[in-house]
Amino acid sequence: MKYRRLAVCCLVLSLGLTSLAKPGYCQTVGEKIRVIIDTDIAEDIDDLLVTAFALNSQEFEVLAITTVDGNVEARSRVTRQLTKTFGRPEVPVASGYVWSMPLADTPIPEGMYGVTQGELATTEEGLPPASLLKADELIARLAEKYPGEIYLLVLGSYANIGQLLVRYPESAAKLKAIVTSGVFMNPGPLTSGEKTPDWNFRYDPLAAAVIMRSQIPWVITPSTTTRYVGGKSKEEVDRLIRTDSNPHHVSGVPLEDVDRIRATGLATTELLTKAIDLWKKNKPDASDHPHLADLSAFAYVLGGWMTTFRGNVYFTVPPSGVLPGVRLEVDPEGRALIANEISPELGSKLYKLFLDRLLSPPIAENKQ
Ligand SMILES: [Ca+2]
Repeated sequence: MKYRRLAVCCLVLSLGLTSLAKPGYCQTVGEKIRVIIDTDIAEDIDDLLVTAFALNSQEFEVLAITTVDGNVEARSRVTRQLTKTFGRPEVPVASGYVWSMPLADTPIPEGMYGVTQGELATTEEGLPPASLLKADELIARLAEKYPGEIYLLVLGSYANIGQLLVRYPESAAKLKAIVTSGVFMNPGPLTSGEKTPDWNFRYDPLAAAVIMRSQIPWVITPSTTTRYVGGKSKEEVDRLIRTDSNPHHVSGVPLEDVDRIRATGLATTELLTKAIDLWKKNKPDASDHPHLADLSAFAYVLGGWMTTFRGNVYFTVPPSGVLPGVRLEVDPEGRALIANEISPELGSKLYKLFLDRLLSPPIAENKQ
């Protein structure tokens, strides 16, 4: 099918700017942040690590996890292994769309199809049952149940959210906001102009255009938002990003902290260790340390970790095999709220919080 170039016009929406006053503590005490995590978990490593972070953080109420892109069933099994191990088997997990819009949602051929951590759960045996609903229907039902309260955190390609907006527009309008990880991967201050498309956007630019045309508040956290979140110094991160265009290769969990996770001896940390080892074994371009790009969406909803600005984003939806175009226009009245990079100082603090949550016993068990 031939795609047409699509220029997207703007809608003005209001969404409060985040403040830098109190990182991670902007919510009222006792008030949980309701999130649905939409993820291509089990391919890159950050999805699994940041989902674990959310499951083990009192700040979040994870209402559901939905999988997207390619082998969504294998991703679902890995997700349910994760929720079970963290003592949260009741969290609904629903598979989503295999292909990007507007392709028909046919099954994938045999094989793992990009999934690197499928060995964590190769069969259904011992797993909590999957949701009987498809991802977009589950999200729609939850949006109806908690109108105006749910952040949909989109950590993979935008196919599920695009389908949700087309199939269940009235329910989707009840989401508090869509927070997408990705769209751009340009380091440094973001200014108006052509940008380098991120993978999550590349896989489904048509869905991105649908998001842009919706009236749901949209927050964009670019891939490089978390580049200073990790164990490397600012100077080292800056040097690496000059020589390597892949932001996933720049920062994240340093090897000594991978060893700490390995040595902690909990069922949860053993699962995380296995996932990291499988990712390194099965992903040819894995970096030497687990990256944390998708932590950006959680950092946004926690509040206080990053500054934001308003803008409009214009997309081209090219024929298959051609990179889509993406252009940002900074505009105080713009439709999207766009996150700046987390500073090195706050990145270091956020990383400590993240690691502490990963190394802690499951909070679900602590309640018993
Ligand atoms: Ca991801």
